Formats: sequence, structure tokens, C-alpha cells
Amino acid sequence: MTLEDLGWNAAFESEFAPFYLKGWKPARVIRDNRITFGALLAEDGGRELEVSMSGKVYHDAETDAELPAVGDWVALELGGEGQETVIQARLTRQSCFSRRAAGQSAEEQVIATNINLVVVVTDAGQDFNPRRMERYFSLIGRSGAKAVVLVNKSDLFPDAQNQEAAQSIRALNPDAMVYVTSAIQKTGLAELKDCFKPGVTVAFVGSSGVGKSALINLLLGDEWQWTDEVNQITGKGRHTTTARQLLVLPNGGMLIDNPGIREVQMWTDEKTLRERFADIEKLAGQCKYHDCKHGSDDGCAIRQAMENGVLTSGRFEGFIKLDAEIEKLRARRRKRQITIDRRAKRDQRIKARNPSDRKDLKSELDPRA
Ligand SMILES: Nc1nc2c(ncn2[C@@H]2O[C@H](COP(=O)(O)OP(=O)(O)OP(=O)(O)O)[C@@H](O)[C@H]2O)c(=O)[nH]1
Ligand SMILES: [Mg+2]
Ligand SMILES: [Zn+2]
Repeated sequence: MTLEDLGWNAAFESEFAPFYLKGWKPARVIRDNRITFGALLAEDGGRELEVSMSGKVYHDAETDAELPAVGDWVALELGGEGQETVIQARLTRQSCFSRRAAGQSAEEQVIATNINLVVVVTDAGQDFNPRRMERYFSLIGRSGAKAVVLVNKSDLFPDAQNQEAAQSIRALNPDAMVYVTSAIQKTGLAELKDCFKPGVTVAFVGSSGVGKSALINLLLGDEWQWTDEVNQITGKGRHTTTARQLLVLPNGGMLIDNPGIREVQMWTDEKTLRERFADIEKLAGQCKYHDCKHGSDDGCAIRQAMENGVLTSGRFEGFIKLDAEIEKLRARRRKRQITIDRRAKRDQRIKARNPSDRKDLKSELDPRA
């Protein structure tokens, strides 16, 4: 296994130059165990190590989003006999798929980094939700990865229903590749299989129970077994993924299995929102009045488009709703910044008073503790 097989490229190589001089080794983070990480070295056909992060890496991260995450390239200082192997640095991410963490904080949650493709798994039944899909497309759009959607469990629904769901997803994002699949009948995966090549990383996301792990199992072939370490077998005999994990396929390519995302929250900026709704923005510019509310106003291009069937009212409502959410997110971000500034000032005060206290304070604030 070479570094290139794991996604290494010229940009990583040049960023790593000073780390080679220190004797550190490049490795890819494949698992986040909260306190330690699983990291893969290319040598010896792919050697997996359990590693921890250095105090510097932890302290330098201003938010959790800057801490090492699954998919990251890191510099490892290998420990000798009985010593820990430590992440000494994280390389710049070439792509990053993230969302806002659950709850009220504006904290960004990183799902996977340095990925080429995000596969959203859904079905044509209960899980099908165009508004949620729209949000996934927003998040993928800003991540720098390409989007693939699998309308899975096709064996459970009439073909027309599967095709209709796929069609409406294509209408939301013409750039996305959309396939109808069944993990049970092993159908619809040929095109996706072609995406897996050495160095390519694919992240799977979607609601719990849509079949991400079942599909991944097919892609990995018979060689992969469910392990208790990553999957917990529930009473119903289902394997619920509990930890994010990067896996290397036997024939090249990598994929990241994720625990089901119960709710996709917005973590995007206004620019991305505008891009995804460029057609609506354009229409708004054609309204007669520049402050048109797109309701009963005279000469409203958006209402006209909806009447003509060019724009669906669902899509317009999605646009309005997302806009309001961005505003809320901004408010939370401002609040978070105030908290960070305050914390930094307090840290400085304490450090000035007694430098040795600093470590204790940090461990108190450690979200991983
Ligand atoms: N009928 C049918 N059942 C499927 C299909 N794909 C998966 N399932 C079943 O759906 C259930 C959930 O599948 P998983 O692969 O564990 O779902 P997951 O998306 O990984 O779920 P989390 O790990 O909780 O996020 C299992 O019982 C699978 O056997 C399919 O194509 N058709
Ligand atoms: Mg799973
Ligand atoms: Zn209008």
C-alpha cells in the first residue's frame, strides 16, 4: 500500500517537508475514539496504530472542528517501546464535510475530511424528504466533494415510486449522480463501484437504518466482517454504526461509514445558500419592486414562475426557510465568538498570575474529558 493509495498528493507532500526533517511520518486518521485515534501508515501494507494527540495540537485548535478528524492527514511521532505514538500536526484539509452539531451551539461538527465523494443514502418511502436532501446538497456543495445519492431499498417499493424519487432528487441538483439501489437484491451499484479507485475517498451519510452499512458491506465484498468494535448489534439484530470509520477497499479506494445522521442542520454560509438557489435569486431580481415580498405584490417574478410551473412552491419555501435559519446561525456564531474571546482573556489572566495553573484549567474545559 502506498501513500497515494490512501489519497496522498503533491500538496500534502510539500506541506509535510518540515515534518520529514523531524522524523515524523505521514498517516491518515481512520477512526476517532474520542481520546485516542486510529491512524493508518502506508508502510507494511497498511499498518494501523492507536495514537493520541499532542498537547500542542489540542491547544492550537480554537474549535473542535480544528481537531483531527476521520480522513485527516497527520504527522506522527512514532513512540518507541512502551511509548505512545503522538499526532504532532494536522495537514491542511483539501475538503471538509461538516454540519452544525446538534443542540443550540453554533459549533461546527466535522463528519469527514479529504473526501472526493459524499454518498447520501435514502429511500423512496419514509426517509424520502426533498427538503432534507436540499440541505445535504448545500453541505456537500461547500465541502468541495461531489454528490451521489442512492435511493436504496428499491425492493420494498414499486419501480415507479423509486424512479419518481430519483427524478425529483435529480431536479434538485443536476450535478448529483442519482442511482436506485437495493442492498438486499445487490442491484444498482455498478456505477458507484466505478467511482472507487486508489486514492479516492467516499463518505456515506444518511438517516439511521437506510442501509449505509449494508451497501458498504457489498462494496467491500465478503472479506469484511461486522466487528463489535464499530457495530453494536441491537436487540432487533440490526447493526447500528456507532463510530465513524474509514475503510480501505481490497481493490482500491476508501470509504467512510458514518452513524446515521438524525437531522441535518445547516452549517453553511450565505454565499453557498445563494449558489444553491441561484435560479430563485435570479427570479427575485426580475420582480417589479426591489423590496418585493414575493407574496401578493404586483409584478412578482417568483409568483409568476410558480404559476407557470417553472418553480415549485416547495422549493421556494425551502429557500425562505433556509434564509431564516442562516440568520439564526449568524446570531449563534456571534455569541460563540464572544464566549471564545472571553475564555481567551480569562486564560491569559490566569497564565499571567500563575503559569502552572494553565494546564488544570484547560483540562477542566476539555470537551473530551
Ligand atoms: N429490504 C431492504 N432492506 C435493507 C436494504 N438495505 C439495508 N436494509 C436493511 O435495513 C436495516 C438497516 O441497515 P443498515 O445498513 O444497518 O443501516 P445504516 O444506514 O447503516 O444505519 P445506521 O448505522 O444506524 O446509521 C438492516 O436490517 C438492513 O438489512 C435494502 O436495500 N432493502
Ligand atoms: Mg450503519
Ligand atoms: Zn417577488
